[in-house]
Amino acid sequence: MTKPPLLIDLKFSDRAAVVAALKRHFADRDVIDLGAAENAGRDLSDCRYAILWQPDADLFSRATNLDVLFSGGAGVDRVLALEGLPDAPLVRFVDPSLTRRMSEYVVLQCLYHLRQVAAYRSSQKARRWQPLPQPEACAATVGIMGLGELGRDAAAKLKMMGFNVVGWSRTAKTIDGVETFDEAGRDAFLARTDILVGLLPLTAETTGLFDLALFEKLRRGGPLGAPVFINAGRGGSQVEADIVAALDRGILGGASLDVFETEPLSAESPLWDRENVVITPHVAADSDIGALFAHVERQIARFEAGEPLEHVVGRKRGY
Ligand code: NDP
Ligand code: OXD
Repeated sequence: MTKPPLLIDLKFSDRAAVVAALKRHFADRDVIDLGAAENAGRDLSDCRYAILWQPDADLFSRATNLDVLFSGGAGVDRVLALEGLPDAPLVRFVDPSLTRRMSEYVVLQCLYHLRQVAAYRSSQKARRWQPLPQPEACAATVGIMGLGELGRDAAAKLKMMGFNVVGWSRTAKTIDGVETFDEAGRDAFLARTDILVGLLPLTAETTGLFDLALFEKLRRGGPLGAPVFINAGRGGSQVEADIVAALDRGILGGASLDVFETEPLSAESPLWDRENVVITPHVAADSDIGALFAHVERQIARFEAGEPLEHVVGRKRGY
């Protein structure tokens, strides 16, 4: 029996990687890859599965019989906002390689601020020999907002580096060696935090969460001089005008931002010019295409065997 076809609409920057990975995956079924010019205008009504990242606006009016949707990334805010989204299960991408690379990013940024790399870069530029105080990681507390797949792995790796780690999530968690706070404990969590790490999904509750009022609640007098903000969750959770104001007023001493309210970040943004702000173009943890396709193959096999899908997004909670 022929297996139901799979639709792919992945607007990833590395198109060649998608084409190469397709040669190694889904050998047992037809794949309609909308990135290939010959598939423009194809009838999509037979497709039962779709892998999506920034799909065409009219996709769901053409693919009208989808049984399962797969997000090309871990975050699903954009998929959930799509016009005409069918009421089919949405599976998000959970993958050890993505998780490990996110933790690399988080550890790198925490160490960057702890070891005052920006100040040393500036001294180097001025050919100035200027030693600075050198606190150890155990003198600083990293507070992670979001204790999901990514937040928990980052917490474990930061602990390994010697940082104190506290964490905050919607529902209470127990994590060895990490003091955790639920929604109601937010202010107590912030009061403990020297380096704030955002690893939250974008939902109605997390939109605009990282604002001046929140930054003002972070611990003062810590080893970094002033608190630092690191965000690799979603830019919609931060208020960039407030980050700039907080930096201007010394409420924040620095920031590392991988995500922005509008991407790409405008060339006019004042954030580009700040000495102690690290800007990366939403690359903290890209999806590995081969791993993504292997994950979708596993989930389709489960679905077709009548087993439950994994990593299904809760539509109501929004992640
Ligand atoms: P998970 O769904 O596994 O974890 C989300 C965490 O956020 C959970 O701990 C959840 O709480 C918590 N959370 C959600 N809403 C709230 C809220 N209102 N208040 C408090 N806590 C809340 O997601 P992942 O860890 O896999 O990924 C997190 C996000 O990282 C993704 O949604 C995506 O936006 C972003 N991302 C960014 C990448 C990049 O390259 N910059 C790459 C990959 C992902 P609870 O545990 O109680 O449910
Ligand atoms: C994701 C991302 O959500 O790359 O996976 O942002």
